[in-house]
Amino acid sequence: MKAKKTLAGLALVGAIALTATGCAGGGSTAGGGGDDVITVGFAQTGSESGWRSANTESMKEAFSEENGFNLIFNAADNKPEAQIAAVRSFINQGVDAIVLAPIVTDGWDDVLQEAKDANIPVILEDRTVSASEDLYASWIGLDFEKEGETAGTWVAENFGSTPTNLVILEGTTGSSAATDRATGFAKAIEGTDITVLDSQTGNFTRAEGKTVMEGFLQKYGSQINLLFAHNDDMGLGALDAIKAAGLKPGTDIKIVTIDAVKDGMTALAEGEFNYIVECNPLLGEKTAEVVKKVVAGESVDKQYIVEDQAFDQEQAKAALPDRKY
Ligand code: GYE
Repeated sequence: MKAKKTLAGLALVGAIALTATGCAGGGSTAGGGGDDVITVGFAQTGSESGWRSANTESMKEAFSEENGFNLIFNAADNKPEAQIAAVRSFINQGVDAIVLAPIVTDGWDDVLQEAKDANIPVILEDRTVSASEDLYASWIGLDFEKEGETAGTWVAENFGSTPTNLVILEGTTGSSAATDRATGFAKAIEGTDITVLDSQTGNFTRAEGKTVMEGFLQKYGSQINLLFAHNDDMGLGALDAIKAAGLKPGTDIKIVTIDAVKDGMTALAEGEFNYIVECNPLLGEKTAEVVKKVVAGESVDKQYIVEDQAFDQEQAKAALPDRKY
């Protein structure tokens, strides 16, 4: 039955190519001798954070052999050139579909065009690209601007009417997650009494979050009242720097982050963080469903946005026991 579906999908390719935008099936039986296993190349960013580990796990679970996939996994260590090379190698291998979690927004036009020319559909997962929408079939991700805005609104409500000094640890420069979170946050704190003392990238990692926070503390010392980190991991790294400076995180310096992974939620429940906006990393199942449809030549939406929630300290205590990641 599945084989029939695949043949139908292949038969549809010509018709779809005339009407649709880069979502013609790549031919899921190519060289497969009649089996309907879908070979998917997944270009992951790297392994920079707890969010990323949970995302990789979710993807590997969904793109399993039992679910009908042959997954070729690549993690690019957050190097955009390496990620482009990985996508190019998937094209050369003739995979049925490519799933891409783009490290940065720009620079994708050429290789996505190459995929399109090779009739291999590309599905974006997590972050977005600036390339033309015609060059990918669908995007499964989160509303990063809204996440930033939710964080900023909480900050504005709680600290906006008294002079407050803020420092920011940004995510990877040029990533949609960092750019859009910054935009949403800035909008929300506009017109308040909050002063941004400094804002620098910590590349979404604990190690760099710690180093950059050390620099902020050396420069501004106890002038800092508030930290906004674009993810939990940088906030967790900053905890070490704050404690080493003899200050109490969550009290002397209030901390707001994004992701809500277990370690972040634990810090929140223990009073060392003050607020976390969730970013759901469990995108595997939805992505696999979309890939199957695209490869079968069925129509899909151009984007699927997964909803996020937010937690204060009490809500974190209540939510922690059932957290999946
Ligand atoms: O917030 C961060 C990760 O792109 C949403 O990347 C993702 C971000 C996530 O490294 O922890």
